[in-house]
Amino acid sequence: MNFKRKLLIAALPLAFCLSSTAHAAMTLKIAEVHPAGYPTVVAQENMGKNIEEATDGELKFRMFSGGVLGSEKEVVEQVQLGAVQMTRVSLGTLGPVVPDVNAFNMPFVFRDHEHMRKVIDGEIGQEILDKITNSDFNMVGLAWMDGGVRNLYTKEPVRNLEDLKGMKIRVMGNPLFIDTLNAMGAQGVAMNTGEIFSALQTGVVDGAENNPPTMLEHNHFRAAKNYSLTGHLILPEPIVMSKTTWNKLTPEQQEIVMKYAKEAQIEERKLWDEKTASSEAKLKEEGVTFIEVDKKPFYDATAPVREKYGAPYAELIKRIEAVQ
Ligand code: BDP
Repeated sequence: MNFKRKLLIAALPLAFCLSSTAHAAMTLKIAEVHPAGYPTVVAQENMGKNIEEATDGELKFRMFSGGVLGSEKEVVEQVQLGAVQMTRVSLGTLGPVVPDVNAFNMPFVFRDHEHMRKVIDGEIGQEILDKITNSDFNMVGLAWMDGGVRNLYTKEPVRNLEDLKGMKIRVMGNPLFIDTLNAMGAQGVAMNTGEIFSALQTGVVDGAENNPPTMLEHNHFRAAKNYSLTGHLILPEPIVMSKTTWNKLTPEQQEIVMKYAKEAQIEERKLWDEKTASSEAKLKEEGVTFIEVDKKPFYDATAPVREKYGAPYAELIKRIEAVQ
């Protein structure tokens, strides 16, 4: 047998293997830090069912909610390795990995919730997803979920900057958020989502900051009964797929995944609004005091943070501000 022929025969099983992986059924793990029934979980479960149907069962999904696969930071690492294939993650967690996304993570960069929605629905939103995809971090940015508006919740009421002075406030593990809370006169303390409840209970922190559904569903309201409506962060949350997985899909499968991820973005928004309204009502029922605050001093205090982190994105920030 000549050499060329030998090589061909040797390569045959490999070629067979490669072409068959594209069509063999694949089960994809989706990791979520939120519990079953949470808007992001429900929207992604429905997305999974739609994709499974559209690919005739070639792509199946298994949702691991409630943080069982680890903290968001750990899950992002798993996604980069391809050990977890998909996740929805706060942009806050992604900032230290893909710094380009930090433009959206700055305090008060969006005027309000509506403004953030318009930005992520438009070309800037797609650009940030593309930045995730085109970074070296082995992820594909598919679509956005809504993470609402984040406010402060504390054991002792916070009505102004003076009240907040020196309080230890939990933030996500992103230096931008530590700087934000420090600029407001508090002391930002980074920890994982799953650690917040006991940190509040044991007094390791005096408060945290989040949207109403998270404050409710993660039981934080049991240990912090004052909710100050600072609205300092409005963080969208991308659904990302491991690029290792993405590259194994056929172009048709990629198109289907993209299509239903975008549909999940629309569905989650509706679920989000309902969940926010019901969470606010439930929190009030549970004795949480909602405190209206003058946002201006909080905005002014955080100007140095926007200057520091916004400098590389000055053009982008102008474009964000121009979105009406
Ligand atoms: C929630 C986000 C979640 C974050 C969490 C947190 O949806 O992705 O992990 O906040 O602050 O609002 O840890």
